Amino acid sequence: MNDFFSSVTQPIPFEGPESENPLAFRWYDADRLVAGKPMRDHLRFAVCYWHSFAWDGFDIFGQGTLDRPWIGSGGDAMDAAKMKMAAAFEFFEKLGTPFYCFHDVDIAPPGDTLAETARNLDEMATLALSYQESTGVELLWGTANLFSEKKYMAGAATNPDPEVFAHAAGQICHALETTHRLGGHNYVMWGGREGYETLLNTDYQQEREQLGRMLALVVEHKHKIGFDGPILLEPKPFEPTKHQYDFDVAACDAFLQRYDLVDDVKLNIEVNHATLSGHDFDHEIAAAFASNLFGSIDANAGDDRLGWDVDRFPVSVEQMSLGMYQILRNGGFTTGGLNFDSKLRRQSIDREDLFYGHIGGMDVMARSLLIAAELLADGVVEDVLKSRYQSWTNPLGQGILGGSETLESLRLHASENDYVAPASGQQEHLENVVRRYIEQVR
Ligand code: XUL
Ligand code: CO
Repeated sequence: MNDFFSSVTQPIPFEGPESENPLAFRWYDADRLVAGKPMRDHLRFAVCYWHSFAWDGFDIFGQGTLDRPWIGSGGDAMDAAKMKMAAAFEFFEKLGTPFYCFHDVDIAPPGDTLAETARNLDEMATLALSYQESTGVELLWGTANLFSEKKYMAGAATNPDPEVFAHAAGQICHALETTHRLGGHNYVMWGGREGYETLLNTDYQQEREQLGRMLALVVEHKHKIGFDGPILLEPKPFEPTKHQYDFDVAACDAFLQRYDLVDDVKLNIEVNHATLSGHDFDHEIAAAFASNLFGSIDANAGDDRLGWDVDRFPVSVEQMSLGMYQILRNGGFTTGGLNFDSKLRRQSIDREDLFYGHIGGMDVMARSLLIAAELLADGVVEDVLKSRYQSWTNPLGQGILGGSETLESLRLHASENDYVAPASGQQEHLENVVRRYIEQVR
């Protein structure tokens, strides 16, 4: 159990902001109470299996660089999967994250037949269950990989061939049941190749119907097996396809309403997917809460100059503080959490690098939580916001929102009442306040 990361001999400790120990937290103090709740329960950190344990650093220009002895060793695939799982749980335990996430193929190798693939997943899930019990680490969410295999090149649910749809449905069925068996808190559906390259070979309306149908089947099965957690769509505007259907929160919102799925399906918002869709991270969170669709977060960020999905560990306290502020002011996580769908740069080849990436990401999020919590408790932003909309509580505002006013009655009102000059929006002042909190909060 303690073999792969043997240079880290103890759980990563909290040492405080002055610490210079690279293997200690400076801000993440799991038991520290923030607004009456331990940091651990606010942040609900998860490590992702795929980038950290199922990826060896390959990119489109070159081979793997990372030392992952269970990948491509040429030996027995199940032995490799077991070695990978031992390393993964050793890491989760030493890092001290309460949750992890996986795709079916991350934890179990495909077999020669569907039946063998299913048996492999069941066997690995049994092992995962015993690790969960012995370490206390829980499954934040499970998912099915419906984008890597050749058969999914034209999509899974949105494939022109219903046979592929059937394969995808079968794979989801088993991944959902496995997630349920492992006590998973959510089930995620990122639409990997649910999109298109050109309308010359794509029937948009047909594919949308298929996607709606698949999601309805998943919801039906979730109820049948008694899985309590939400299904989470993960919006992303493009990559790998040129146009992904689940473009952003607003697109998913419209889609879920069209197919009457808002009660069972919520969203997993990824920081850099928000950026790629042309939105700020906090915008996507606010949009999700406004439609009661907020579920969970993939906390990996992008790079200012790169227009693709670089999956870096989060580094911007300002960006994350604004995001955490939206999460806190709307009541925080319920079933969701902060998953690091983050990967190391491919030159970060020391085993400790995996700790450095996660420790840094967790500290950025913990510090952002502290800043957001104090901003909220002091009311410095909220008071300005409240007073800005105050007059909507007056009879005129209530009449407009309540539906008792008409265009004609409002014309009459406007002709009888002078326009009142608005108060300042105070954007610069508010940005200064946020900056002051970033500098001062301890
Ligand atoms: C891809 C992505 C996925 C999902 C899970 O950009 O974010 O890893 O989080 O399938
Ligand atoms: Co993600």
